[in-house]
Amino acid sequence: MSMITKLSDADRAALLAQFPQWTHEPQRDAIVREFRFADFVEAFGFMTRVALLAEKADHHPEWSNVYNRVTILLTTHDADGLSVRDADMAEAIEKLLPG
Ligand code: H2B
Repeated sequence: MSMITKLSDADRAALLAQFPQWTHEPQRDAIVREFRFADFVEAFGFMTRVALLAEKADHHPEWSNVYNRVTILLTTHDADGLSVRDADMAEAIEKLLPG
């Protein structure tokens, strides 16, 4: 396993300011966001695109899906908390969305 450092407090604050729809979960040192889509096909299509990003980055979300809702939690196991990999993944996920 490759080690990676946790974000500094300043970098964590900057990440949360950049992506206000993601909330910090302090117990895990993770960020979480719920996404809502028109229906299951739209939600699963989004998950497919995130899955391809995750494989490319070798950085994988913890997530769940209920019909048109997808909840994504990002944290870095190798860092035991948030790292730049989560910031990069959140940015890449946001870029998949319209608007
Ligand atoms: N995903 C996440 N979220 N955190 C990790 O530390 C991590 C990962 N490590 N995906 C990667 C895979 C590691 O297990 C492999 C061996 O590269």
